[in-house]
This record gives sequence, C-alpha cells and structure tokens, in this order.
Amino acid sequence: MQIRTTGRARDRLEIIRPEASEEDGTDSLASVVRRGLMHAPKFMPCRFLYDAIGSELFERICSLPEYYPTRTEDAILRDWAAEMVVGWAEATTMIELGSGSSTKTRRLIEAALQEYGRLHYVPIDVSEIILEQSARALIQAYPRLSVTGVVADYDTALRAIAGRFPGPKLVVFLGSSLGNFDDEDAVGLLRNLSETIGPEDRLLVGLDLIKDAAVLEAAYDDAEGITAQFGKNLLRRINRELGADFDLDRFGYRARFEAARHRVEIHLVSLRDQVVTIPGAEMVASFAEGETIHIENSHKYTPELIRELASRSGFIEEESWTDPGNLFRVQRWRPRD
Ligand code: AVI
Repeated sequence: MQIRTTGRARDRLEIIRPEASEEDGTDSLASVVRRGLMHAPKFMPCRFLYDAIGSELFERICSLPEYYPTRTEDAILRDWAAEMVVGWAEATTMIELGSGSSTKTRRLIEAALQEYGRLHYVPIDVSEIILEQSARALIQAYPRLSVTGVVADYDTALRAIAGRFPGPKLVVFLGSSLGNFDDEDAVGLLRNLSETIGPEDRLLVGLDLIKDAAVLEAAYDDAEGITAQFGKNLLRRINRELGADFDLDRFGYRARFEAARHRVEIHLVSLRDQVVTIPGAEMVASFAEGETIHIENSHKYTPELIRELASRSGFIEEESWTDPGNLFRVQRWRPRD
C-alpha cells in the first residue's frame, strides 16, 4: 500500500492507494468485452460506463429535470442530516463508498462537525482525480475536518481500511449506487461490510423507491438524450481503447422498468444486422437486428424490499427518512448482533 501526504494542509489530508488482490475483479476492458459480447444475451458490466466522458455525462444526468434521485436525496439530507449523524454513539469517523465529488455528503459533514466539533472523513472512489480534488476542497472549507482518501474499488478499500479506524463510524452509501448491483452482489458487498464494522458502527444507505413506470423510464431516457449518450459512450470507449469500429448511429438505446425484477433495465439495441471488429479484444462480434447489449440495471425498492436486503446482509433497519412525494428513501442500519 502506498501512502502519500499532500499539499499545504499536510497534516489533515492523506491519500492511500491499496493494491487490488486477484479476487477483487479488476478485469481489463478487453477481457470483459470478450466475455460479455460472446455471451448470449450480450452484456457489459456498468462500471465501464464511467470513463472521463461517461463521468461528465453522469454529472449532467444528475441535474436533468427527469432524473429526480439526486435532488430528492439531497433534499432529504438537507432536512434530516442532523438526525442522521446522531443517536447511537459519537461517530467522529465517516466512511463514504463511491464518494465522487462528495457534494451531497457536505450536508452530513457539516451536521457531524456541528455535533462533534471534529470529523475524520474517509472517501472511497476509483477516480483518483475527483477524489483528490474534492478532498482538497473539503479540508480548505472545514478546518476541523481531516480526510483519508482511498483510491480503490469497494472490496479492496474495505479490506485495506479494516481495523484502521476503530472508533464508532458512520459508513455512507448514497445515490442509490447499491441499486446498480444485482441482488446477490449487493448482499455480497454488504456482507463484506457487515464483517468489517463493529457493533457501534452504522450504515447510511440511499435507495430509490418503486414508482410509476413512466416516471422511472423517463428518468433513464430523458428528452434531451443525455442518458442515451451516456449509455452509447460505452461503444465509443471500446472504439477508442480497443480500436473497434462500432458505428454509434447503428445502435439505439432502451430503458424499461421490469416490475418483476424491480429494476430499470438498460440496453443498447442493434438497429440492423451488423458485424463489428474489436482488435484489442481479438474478436469480431455479430449482431442481429434488434439484438441488444444489456449495459445496466438500476434496482428500485419498497420499504419491505429494503428491510429484506438489510436482513439478508447482516443488518437491521434503525431509522429511515423519505421525501414528501415518497420518491427516495435514506435509511440507517445497524449490524445484527
Ligand atoms: C449511479 N447510479 C445510481 C445511477 C442510477 O440511477 O442507477 C446510474 C445511471 N444510469 C443512468 N442514469 C443514471
């Protein structure tokens, strides 16, 4: 593990980069493309949507009128952050999974600083640039805050920091990011987490609620077409990084709410029979007209499904907060004894 201390506020900022172990699933784009496009039906894991362009497009998605989750969760945090950070122990460490630019987390950071006078914030993210930029901005903004940024995927990071922050902690997992995991993977990640945290620690999770299919589908297929660009950017990425010849105009975009699986399923759809060459993955992929690449799932929940997920993962719901329209829900879980 490398440790580096950065910049002027050296004593309050540290960035660590733990190395992934074999089983942490850091497969290359080439091997994932081979596996996913040779599979029937074709698929790609959604983590590959987030190259530099994809991350920028996702930022734009977050402020689209149809994409209610970001602003709704932010409003819940604005109204209830003070309650979320208190009530069980003095948790002066806050670990955030998938912190990104940490914008919404500022509500929790401010509430914790108000309550405890100091806070150690541990953001975890695969994007080093965003992590470092936001960590610097945070220590400038809050003199009583110290930050340990962890550049790694969740499993690697959790393994690396296990036991490093012994006091009561609040682990934060916002933005319905857990909803992009299939049920079994979500339970696996949460179980890992429940094993690395103690009885005094708590988990704060933001999850999107089931609602009218038209509202859900518009959130993932906006009128301006930004979300479609975000999805199709995956093909652009494969062209750039693996020298492929995907013609983006020959693929459509589809987002459908599948009620039985409680998720919005997102596919790229081949608009004709076609063959694509992907030299970097040493393969040629054939598509029939109408054939799809399944690129993302975004799970939606009822309060019962959420409590069931908590229970399967070794947690118990302690408190929950929602918005007046019941669009989104933030809940605090404690580890089951
Ligand atoms: C990051 N994640 C929670 C987003 C979601 O709502 O599932 C990703 C996204 N994909 C298309 N729009 C947003």
